[in-house]
Amino acid sequence: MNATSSKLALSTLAWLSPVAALCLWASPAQAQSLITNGTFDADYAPWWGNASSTEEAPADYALAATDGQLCATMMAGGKNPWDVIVGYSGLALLPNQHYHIAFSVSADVNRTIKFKTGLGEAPYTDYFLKTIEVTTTPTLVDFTYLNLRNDATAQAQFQIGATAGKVCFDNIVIEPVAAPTVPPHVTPSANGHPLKDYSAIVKMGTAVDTPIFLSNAQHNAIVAGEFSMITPANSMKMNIIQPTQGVFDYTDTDALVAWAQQNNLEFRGHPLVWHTQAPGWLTSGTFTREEMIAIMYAHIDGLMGHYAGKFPYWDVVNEAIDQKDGQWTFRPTFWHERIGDDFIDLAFTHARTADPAAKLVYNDYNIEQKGNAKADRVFELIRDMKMRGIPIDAVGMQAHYFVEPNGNTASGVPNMQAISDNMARYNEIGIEVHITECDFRIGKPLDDTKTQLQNKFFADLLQVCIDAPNCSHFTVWGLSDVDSWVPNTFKDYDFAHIYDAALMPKPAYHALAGVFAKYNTDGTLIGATPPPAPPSGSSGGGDDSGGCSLAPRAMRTNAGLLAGLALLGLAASRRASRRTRS
Ligand code: 9MR
Repeated sequence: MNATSSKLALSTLAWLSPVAALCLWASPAQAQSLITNGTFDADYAPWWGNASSTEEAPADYALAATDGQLCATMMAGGKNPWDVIVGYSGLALLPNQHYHIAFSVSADVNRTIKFKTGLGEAPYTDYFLKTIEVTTTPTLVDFTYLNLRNDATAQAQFQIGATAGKVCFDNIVIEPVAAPTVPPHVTPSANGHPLKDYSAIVKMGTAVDTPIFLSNAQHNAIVAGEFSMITPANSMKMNIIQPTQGVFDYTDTDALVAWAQQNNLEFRGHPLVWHTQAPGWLTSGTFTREEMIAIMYAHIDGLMGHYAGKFPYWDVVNEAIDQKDGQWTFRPTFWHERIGDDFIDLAFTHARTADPAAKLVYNDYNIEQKGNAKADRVFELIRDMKMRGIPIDAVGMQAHYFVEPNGNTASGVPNMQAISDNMARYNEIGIEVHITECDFRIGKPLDDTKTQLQNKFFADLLQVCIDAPNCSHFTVWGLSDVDSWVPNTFKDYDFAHIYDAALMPKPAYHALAGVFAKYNTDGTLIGATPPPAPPSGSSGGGDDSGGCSLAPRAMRTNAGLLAGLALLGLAASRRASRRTRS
């Protein structure tokens, strides 16, 4: 299917989710519906409603079967969507089973609602949560998701609160179905090579969030078809993976890891020690320094032990440096405040013992450009750790950049030379560089100039990484605009990713593919004169990098440098003396 015809197909089926439009599943007739009254011709039982009303945010509702629909009229909607719910109890959900969910929904004014399964027996969990934009015209919501948990008494819930008004549902279907299948991924790159074919040069990765992983087979096919590694966008955050002290819930990450292994995708552990998305028991607890160290070690041991030997990289400490009184120093988080300046040293040292084979990464944003005060501070931190023998292998440069709504690029578009210089100084101290969370958000409205800036950003940064001997990984923070973190965080920005909201490749994808297209998949430049064979007797073995720096992969250097090295007769001996790295 070419781009135009698939776009047409999608717009014709716009009322279906892309997965529903493209997937095949077992005929609903073969499946047993879990909903016994989804039509509302006479009554709405066994559906029920509930309101959580507070003095500050009252919530009140009435349910009725009206014109064959289940309608909730809210006199007051409370503060959050979950303050008024319409629910169905007693779903017997099976683990590792796909469920087909379908319903139509409309409202008297446009609003956002959520649908979820979960909330059965302990643990109290939203198993699967989907956000839905509702308008005055009935919309058919139709998707499948992979249920991971065993629960004989789960609920289905529509969370409809936060605003007064009327919301109506009809034709609700929840039924087990066979796993959806999608046509095999065909890379859209012009030369037929997906991004992952160039892993000898730089490994391409993407973040994967649980909701899209469980419900969008087309997304998963693209990720497996184009990338060589993944990072969980949220499932390993501490509030999800250790919701109660000492109780680890690996369910979501285990499913992602199993799928990654089936598809030959490397996995990055992210993150071990971070101040955001931390569980309430930790943030509100009153723990001594010794107790906090024990909690940190137990978390590291739990996660690295559970996945020992499976993850080549771990983001051990995330985003620990911030500005305070004009100085770049330790961010005043509960980790730092309760343990002290040595919490980073302790975390890395302990992580090395928990999984000695894993490479340990410090990960942060705004640290890409040499000369930037935060980047310089983080470099000092890591150099100091190296000098003191603290085990650290790599720095993760997140690389979240942007163009402002008015087109201003002064603060959002980085200086590529400064990034190159920064990678070079890390190389000198023997630290690998990974681009870990790359995206380029666009201040609304989207236009061609901003799109060009985005394309150039992705292409230039990839080239900088390719040219740096110590830059081995380039991860984008999410595949597409359909489930982006950006609009939730920056309301005036969107369109940050390399696939669009219909899961079609954007020019930014082709910009990345175009950079790789200059190379053969073994890393040699296309059209470059092969370097002369090494003189007999010089079998290599010596490291000519002059210190602890990581030696360059000679064949991926830029054309000018390669020609220069060949002229000097150095390329071959450099290649022969290259250190083998993952
Ligand atoms: O992509 C993540 C988003 O879904 C979460 O809401 C957010 C909460 O902090 O975290 C996002 O991922 C962050 C990553 O883990 C660390 N660096 C910044 C990323 C974007 O906020």
